[in-house]
Amino acid sequence: MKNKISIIGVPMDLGQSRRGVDMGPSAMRYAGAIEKLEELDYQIHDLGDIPINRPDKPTTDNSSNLKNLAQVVEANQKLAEMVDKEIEKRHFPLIFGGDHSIAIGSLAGISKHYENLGVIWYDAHGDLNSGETSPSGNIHGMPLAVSLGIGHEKLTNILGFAPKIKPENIVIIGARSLDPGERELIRDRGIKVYTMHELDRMGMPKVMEETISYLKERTDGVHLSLDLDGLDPSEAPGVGTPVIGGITYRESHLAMEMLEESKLLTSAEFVEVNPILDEKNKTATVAVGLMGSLFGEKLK
Ligand code: HAR
Ligand code: MN
Ligand code: MN
Ligand code: MN
Repeated sequence: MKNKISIIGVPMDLGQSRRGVDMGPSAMRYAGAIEKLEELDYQIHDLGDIPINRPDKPTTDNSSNLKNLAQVVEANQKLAEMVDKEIEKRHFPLIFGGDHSIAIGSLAGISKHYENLGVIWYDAHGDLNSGETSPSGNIHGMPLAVSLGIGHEKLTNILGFAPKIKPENIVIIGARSLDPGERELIRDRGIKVYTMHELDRMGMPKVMEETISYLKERTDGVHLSLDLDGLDPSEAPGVGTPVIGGITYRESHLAMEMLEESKLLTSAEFVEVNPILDEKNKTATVAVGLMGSLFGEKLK
């Protein structure tokens, strides 16, 4: 029996303030995501895109400073329910963003099924802000905190339970832009982080070996949340918040291959692809290349 992957597109751009990232799911499909996975002999169920209700003008919640809170909650609620159903059918959920605020819904739906869900957060950022610590009010800078149960109750309580994940089950890879409140949270909760400094010193093979054995010991499922801005903007320019000095395509490709070999992953998402800011769909093409490695593409 072929392994089944359910693809869910989330054309969300309300977790930040630059238009275009809502076209991320289309850009990845256009770059051949479905064909690539079919070639790798998976049975693909493309569930299309979740409808997003866009307000006429961006809104800000006056008590919490969060942008477009109601719409972000609504979309994540839908996503969480869909992901939940696909896991019940034993399909592997593969989610296409959209900005990173959609990880709130992914993790809600996934974590319902695991006692100790592990999360690999491949990102230039920590996404560990709350309304209090956020410099922007942008919810895409908050999903990891929300999943820890920190932040606005409407976000933390999606599907009616919190927290979704435990701090010791998280590994952040590629961080190079962390706000003061995020650093404090990392320290207080003991979250494992491989910043670019550690990547430079240790190299990707060692970072992935450690990550895999760390998560293997303590988790019963692992979600990969891959923000394309984790990569260097020279290779992944189509992102809303690029930060120089990032992970290369080759290193990322190897990281995906090592994850594939580990057989640890139970779900994944690729987020923050913004084709408007891109060069000839390069970033979506990089994302699809990484999906290939993640699902077992080999030259021999
Ligand atoms: N840390 C900043 C904030 O909270 C910038 C976050 C940018 N976020 C993403 N996701 N692109 O990683 O606003
Ligand atoms: Mn992110
Ligand atoms: Mn990021
Ligand atoms: Mn290779």
